[in-house]
Amino acid sequence: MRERWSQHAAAAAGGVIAAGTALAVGYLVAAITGGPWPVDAVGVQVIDWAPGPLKDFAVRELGTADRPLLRLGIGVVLAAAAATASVLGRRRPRVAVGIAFLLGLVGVGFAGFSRSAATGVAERLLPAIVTLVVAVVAMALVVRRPRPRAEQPAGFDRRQFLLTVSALAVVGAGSFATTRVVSFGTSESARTKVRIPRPADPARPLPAGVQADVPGVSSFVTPNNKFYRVDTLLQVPRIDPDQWELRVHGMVDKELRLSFRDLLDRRLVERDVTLTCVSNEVGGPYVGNARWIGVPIADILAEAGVRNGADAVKSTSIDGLTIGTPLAALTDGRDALFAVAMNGEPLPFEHGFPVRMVVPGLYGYVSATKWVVDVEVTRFQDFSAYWTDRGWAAEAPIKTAARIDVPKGFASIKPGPAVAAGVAWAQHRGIRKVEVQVDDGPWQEAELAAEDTVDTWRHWTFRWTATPGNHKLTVRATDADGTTQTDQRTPPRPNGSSGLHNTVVMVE
Ligand SMILES: Nc1nc2c(c(=O)[nH]1)N[C@H]1C(S)=C(S)[C@@H](COP(=O)(O)O)O[C@H]1N2
Ligand SMILES: [Mo]
Repeated sequence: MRERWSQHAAAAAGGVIAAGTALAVGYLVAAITGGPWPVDAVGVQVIDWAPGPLKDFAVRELGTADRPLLRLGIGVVLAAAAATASVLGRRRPRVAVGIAFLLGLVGVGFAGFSRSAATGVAERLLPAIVTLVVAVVAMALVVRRPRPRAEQPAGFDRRQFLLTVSALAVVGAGSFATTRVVSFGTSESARTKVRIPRPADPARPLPAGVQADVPGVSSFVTPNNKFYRVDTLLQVPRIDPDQWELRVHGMVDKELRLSFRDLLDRRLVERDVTLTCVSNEVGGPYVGNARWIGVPIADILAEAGVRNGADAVKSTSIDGLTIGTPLAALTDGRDALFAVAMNGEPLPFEHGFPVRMVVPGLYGYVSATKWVVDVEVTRFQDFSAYWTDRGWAAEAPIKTAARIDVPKGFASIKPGPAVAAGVAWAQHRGIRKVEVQVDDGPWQEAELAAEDTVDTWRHWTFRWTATPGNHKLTVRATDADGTTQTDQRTPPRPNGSSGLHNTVVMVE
């Protein structure tokens, strides 16, 4: 009995290794061809199918952690299936191979129709097909019956089994390591090699005093590695800038195709712009401020010649995600950019390398297309974009908002002179005033830090005298148009959260 169980366990492990090997080889092929890894093809489809509230929840609560979690979830299901197949295969090898084939086929199916950066049918399907083939072969090897030998009549040849799974594990680990080292190394160096020319129109140096002098307040410029990230991808695209091309077409006089070099050779401007995600809850973290270098989108559109009647630009990222932006926001003189640099370096892969859009004043999902490859001048009535198909508003200017960074919620502080500080934003309008209310007291004006531009957030500081007990601090901002934030709480969907951020401090 014990013998049987250990053999079952060995068979299960063998099945998992067979599946792992197939996925590792598929991963290598995906890296070489640029096609989707079957796990990610399934994952992206799960994301696209996920009901809105679940997706919102995942974005909000897990941030970017939902990506590894989703991959892990798919991996666990696959491992369980492979283990079961392999255990069954001890008696019926064909069943095990059949299951491996079917699982592989599911991968090929998803690779065929999930959103993906791959354009050609071959590159799109190759990783999944190779995964399928390796899965079938590996499973067949793991469950194969030993050659009958006189000295060992039992149906299990330990030595043969161990050799098989070790060989598979070596192939799998080798493929995985090769992918990480070779492919990631190559794309890494393609990015480091990029030299962003000095912008013809540089940003003015940050004015003194933009940063509130209070420990714990957000850094005025958000470092790239701390910048929030929101997208729907499992695998960050690693585009070779030499292969990248931007197509500008639709309601234009002249269709354009621009290489990365073409873009760098144009007039580059440098601007500070604060990005905000529509999914950001009141007081939430999905806002960041960076210094961008890029080509004004208006310049490119002027070159293409926009026809009368157009009111929108539909941009598409390399993975097929679409974003719709009002044409007016790209041509009304604000600094809407095809950005190539973020805080003094080429865009990080996660933030859209080699080129993304940045449009002051609009939430990211209607403007900030990362890994952008296609721009179509069109009309809102003629298309719908990825997020608008999922219940978000087609047009979404950023709502005025303020956040308390310090004190943190439920911080305990000493009675006496106390300080609160944070950020407020109303991109492209600017912040005129920030006020703080202690408990139900009167609204008192906070001290505003220097303004960088109307497209960036603004720090504020509030000094008060803390008395023992619990106190609630509430903040509200007024934009330069004179409009004060509403205290009516609404959730992020469909066009951004509203309501006032507050925080409770314990004074003792
Ligand atoms: N290709 C692509 N671009 C995208 C998205 C995406 O999912 N895919 N998400 C958008 C959203 S919702 C936001 S808020 C910003 C976030 O940009 P960041 O990740 O650089 O902070 O990118 C936008 N651009
Ligand atoms: Mo967003």
